[in-house]
Amino acid sequence: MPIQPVEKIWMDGELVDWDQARIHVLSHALHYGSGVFEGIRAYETQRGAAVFRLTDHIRRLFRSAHIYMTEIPFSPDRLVDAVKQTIRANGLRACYVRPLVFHGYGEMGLNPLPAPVNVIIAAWPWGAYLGDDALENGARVRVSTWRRPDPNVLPAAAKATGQYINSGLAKVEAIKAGYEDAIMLSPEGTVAEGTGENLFIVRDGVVITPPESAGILLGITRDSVMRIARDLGYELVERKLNRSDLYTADEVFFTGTAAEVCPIREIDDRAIGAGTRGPVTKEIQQTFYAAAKGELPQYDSWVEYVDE
Ligand code: PPE
Repeated sequence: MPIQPVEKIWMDGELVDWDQARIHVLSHALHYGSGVFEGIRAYETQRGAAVFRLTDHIRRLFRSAHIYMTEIPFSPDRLVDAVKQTIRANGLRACYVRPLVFHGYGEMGLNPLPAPVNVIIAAWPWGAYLGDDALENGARVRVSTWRRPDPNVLPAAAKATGQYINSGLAKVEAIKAGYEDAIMLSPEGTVAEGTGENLFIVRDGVVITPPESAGILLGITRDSVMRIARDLGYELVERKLNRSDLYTADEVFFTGTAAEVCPIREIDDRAIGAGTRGPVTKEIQQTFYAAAKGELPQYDSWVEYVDE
C-alpha cells in the first residue's frame, strides 16, 4: 500500500521533516531485523482525533522489547505523549501510527545489544487494509503453505520486525494465487492467525478464537472484540481450531489494527456461511467502530484523546 507522506516524523525525541527521517545503510535492524514495533490507529471523534488503546499498544511495545532485551531509551509515558504530538504536528485526524524501536548504526554482527537503539514514530492516513469492499462484503483468503514458527524458534508474542518475513512469504503466496490474504497454521497444524491479523469464527452463535498457545500475537483488537462479543451477549470461547472448523463456520473474520474487523467470505475456494459478511460479524464490526469513535461510554477507557 503506498505511503501517503505528511509533514513530520518523531525521531529520537524530536520532530523532523518527513524527508529528513533517514538512517544509515549499515543500521543493524536493516541487516538482522532487530526491531520491535506497533501499529496503532487514531479515529476521528466529536472531541477530535482519539488514539485507540494507545497506552495498551505502548505497553505491548515494551513487552516486545523486553523479550529481545532491547532497552527503550524513553519511558512509556513519553512515548504515549510522542504519539499524540506526532498526530498533532501533522494535523491528522483518522490515521495509522507506527512506532518503531530498532538497533541502529554502530556495530555489526549478530549481537544487537551493543548497537544503539533508535525510536521513531510516524503517522499517516491509511484506509481499509484489505480494501473497502472486503470490510463490507468479506475477503477471499487461503490457508498458507507457510506455517508460523514454533514459539521456541521465534516468540509470537513479540511484535518484532524480523519475524514478519514469515508473514511476507504467506502474503506473497496468497496474492500471487489471486487471494487477498492468508491464514497461517501453527507448527502443530492448528489455526493460528492471519499474516497481520487475528482470526475469529462464529458457529451457532458462539464466537471462537484460537488461544495464545496457538502461537499468535495477542492482538489488542482481538482483546477488544472478545470483550465486545461478551457484552453483546455472545458466548466467547478460546480454543484450538482445525482447518475444517474454518470451512464449516457460519462466519469468519479477521481482527487487527490495520485490518480492523474484516469479514472473510471465502477460504480455499469454499464459501463461508452465505458467502458474504455475516450478521454477528456486522454487529461486532459496528460496535467496534462506535467504540473507537468514542460513541459508547462503556468503552471510554479505550479512547485516548489527542488534545486532552
Ligand atoms: N497478528 C499479527 C501477526 C499482527 O501483525 C497483528 C497486527 C495482529 C495479529 C493484530 O494485532 P492488533 O493490531 O493488536 O489487534 N498487525 C499490524 C501490522 C500490519 C501491517 O501490515 O504492518 C497492524 O495491524 O497494525
